[in-house]
Amino acid sequence: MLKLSSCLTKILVTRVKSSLMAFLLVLTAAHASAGEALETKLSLVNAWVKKPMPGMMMTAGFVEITNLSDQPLALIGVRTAVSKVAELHAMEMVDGVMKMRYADQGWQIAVGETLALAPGGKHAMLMGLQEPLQSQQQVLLEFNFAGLGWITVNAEVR
Ligand SMILES: [Cu+2]
Repeated sequence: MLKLSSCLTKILVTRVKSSLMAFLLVLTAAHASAGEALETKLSLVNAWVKKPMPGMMMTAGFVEITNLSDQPLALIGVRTAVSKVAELHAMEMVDGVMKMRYADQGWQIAVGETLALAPGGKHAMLMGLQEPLQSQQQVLLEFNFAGLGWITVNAEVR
């Protein structure tokens, strides 16, 4: 009988712990979607969007992301209100020709490492622009990190 009740207590404690964990996870997610106070885990700097060529309905966005946390992070998606579609793309040489490839797995960022999205390399492909983008216009880009959620950055059109 004593054994049973201590076992029950254990289960209850476990339950409380796991619901507390769930609560903390929800808090973290809400935090991430607000796009703030994650400075301790991540830094996103130098975000910008290339001014589209006249008549082009697509362009690319760039940013430098540093993993300040103590565990590996994964960038798994991008979105923005200015284009119908946004995808993570990488460039690769295929038969001597530079081609874009959809990075469906996203990219890992090791502890302390910086992932640079830059012209000629990895980028956020914005396709089906909803409006012509003007120089110096501010565009919101949102990046999705596994386990953290969406983080918003201001990107200037250049
Ligand atoms: Cu692309």
